[in-house]
Amino acid sequence: MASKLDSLNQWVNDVAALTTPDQVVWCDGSEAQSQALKAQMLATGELLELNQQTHPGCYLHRSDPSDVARVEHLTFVCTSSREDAGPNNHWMDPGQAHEKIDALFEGCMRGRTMYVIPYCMGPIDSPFSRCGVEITDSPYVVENMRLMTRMGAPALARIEAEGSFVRGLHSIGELDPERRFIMHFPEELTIKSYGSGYGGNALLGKKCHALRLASWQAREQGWLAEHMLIVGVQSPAGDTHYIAAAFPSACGKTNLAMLIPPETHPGWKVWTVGDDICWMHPGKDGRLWAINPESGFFGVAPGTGAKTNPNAVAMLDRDAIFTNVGVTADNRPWWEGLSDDQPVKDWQGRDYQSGNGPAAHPNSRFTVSMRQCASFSPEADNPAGVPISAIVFGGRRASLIPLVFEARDWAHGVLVGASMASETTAAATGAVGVVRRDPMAMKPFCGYNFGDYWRHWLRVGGELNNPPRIFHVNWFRKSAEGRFMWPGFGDNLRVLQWMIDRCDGRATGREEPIGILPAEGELETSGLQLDADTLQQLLAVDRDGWRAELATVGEYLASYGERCPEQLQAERERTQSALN
Ligand code: GTP
Ligand code: SPV
Ligand code: MN
Repeated sequence: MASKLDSLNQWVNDVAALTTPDQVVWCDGSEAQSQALKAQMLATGELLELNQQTHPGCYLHRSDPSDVARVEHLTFVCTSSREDAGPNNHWMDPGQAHEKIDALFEGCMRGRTMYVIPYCMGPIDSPFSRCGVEITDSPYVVENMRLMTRMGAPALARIEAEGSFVRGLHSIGELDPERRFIMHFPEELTIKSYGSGYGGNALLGKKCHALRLASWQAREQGWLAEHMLIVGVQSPAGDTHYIAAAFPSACGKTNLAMLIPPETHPGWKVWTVGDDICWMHPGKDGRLWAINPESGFFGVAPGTGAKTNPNAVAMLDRDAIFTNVGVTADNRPWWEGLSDDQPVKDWQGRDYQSGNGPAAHPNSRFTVSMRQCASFSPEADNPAGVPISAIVFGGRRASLIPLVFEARDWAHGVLVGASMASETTAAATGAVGVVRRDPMAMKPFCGYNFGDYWRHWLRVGGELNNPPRIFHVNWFRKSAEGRFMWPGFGDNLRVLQWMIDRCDGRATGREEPIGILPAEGELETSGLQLDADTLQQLLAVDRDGWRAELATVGEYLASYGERCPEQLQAERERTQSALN
């Protein structure tokens, strides 16, 4: 009898014929299989044991030094029409792309084991979840996928019931930067990745599936797949508002998702639903409902410390994988910002010397199940998702952009998201600290033309009777001396509090040409060491600066030609003339 798994089995056989592994292993997600895989990686040195007294179940992985971040210049969206990929993506003709990468895959798993990983993005029983299968020759990828997704037998059962799944083929190849490609075929729901073992390049459920392919599917099906955290903010009165926030890579999503309210805010509580990816669907009630498709965190290590992110530090003392961090003399994981301890080895395993740079790579990461987070929200398992009250956009901007402002309405909010820019970070290879346009924090992740994407956002908003309010934040303003002006981290709750006050009609705000800012006294600053002048600067609107900013936004939107919705330019002109 024909089974709905026939096409999966056929694909697995075809891949095995192409890549010629020594054996094929189906991953069932079991503890026993995971233990065996870890033992094997300890034997080969792919994993190193950390101090099992202080960090039971914790391991260190050291990447090839040339393979420590996403590679945007080698990431392609391969659609039949180049225009559909848009100027925001590198494009290759699908036929040519398959030919190029299949030549690399040929025989590449000889002497290796091929792992077949069925996984589900989102709660197993949610209608919003989507399944995939990743084939890989990296046991490190298997163990990370086990933490990051709902992987194994239940996912396979769902695939068997549905018959459809995203196909992801991955090999670490020779880890040669000259033989490395991350290719997406949205029309075929297929991903092929060769030559990297790192994060977003290799854990195909994450950026490749849950953002690049999912954003494509979301447009066809009327929902949104976004690079956003999801957080529940419970006030002392007991009501909880869910907020989704898009910040570019290494710009504060994980930190905001699990912040601990400052001492001045007793009775406030933050619930973590997700820290990186958010799938949002219009509900029958006219609101947007969000799920986190992931089940773990692949978080930035440097800067994560007891003062900045205590919830993260507490969840990292057991059952976690650390990638490219340093170690202390007693073999505990270490990175800049964690503690005053001294590292003895750096991320490459060399004896630590300050002259060699930081002990932990700036894009070093931890992988851990989200269930280990003290602020984990049980709503992360709710198949219906959570209702979103506010959407927040934000970037790393040393100047001009105020601490917070609110968009006039949905359409203006889409412009605010499309106008985002941020300093580049170590999450991707290339220069760090260069301001670039990063609409909705999706520049590296949108699987199709940004013009079509903004149009889709406008369309979705038009269907919502009760759309989320849209805000923009900037935690990263710097003083003339180069210091951060806003304390950030836990104190960011104060900004979320103002947003909630806006949602509930408690704050009137102050109307400015760029949107609505907190009126005098509306931002709760009690207990902060923040002088009046700094606060004034954080909430000021520099009209000349904004006129120049909006002129460059106009040029940027124009570079999308006719694909860019006219409504966005109209919104921009509205703001521009209000400034004049
Ligand atoms: P990806 O996982 O790459 O998508 O990153 P992310 O957006 O989750 O960023 P994350 O929360 O890991 O933060 C990245 C870096 O920014 C860390 O070094 C943090 O310590 C720092 N950071 C986060 N929030 C703040 C803040 O409010 N103020 C300041 N100054 N730094 C922050
Ligand atoms: C990011 O770069 O936005 C990440 C890490 O979240 S990666 O999985 O490598 O994409
Ligand atoms: Mn991310």
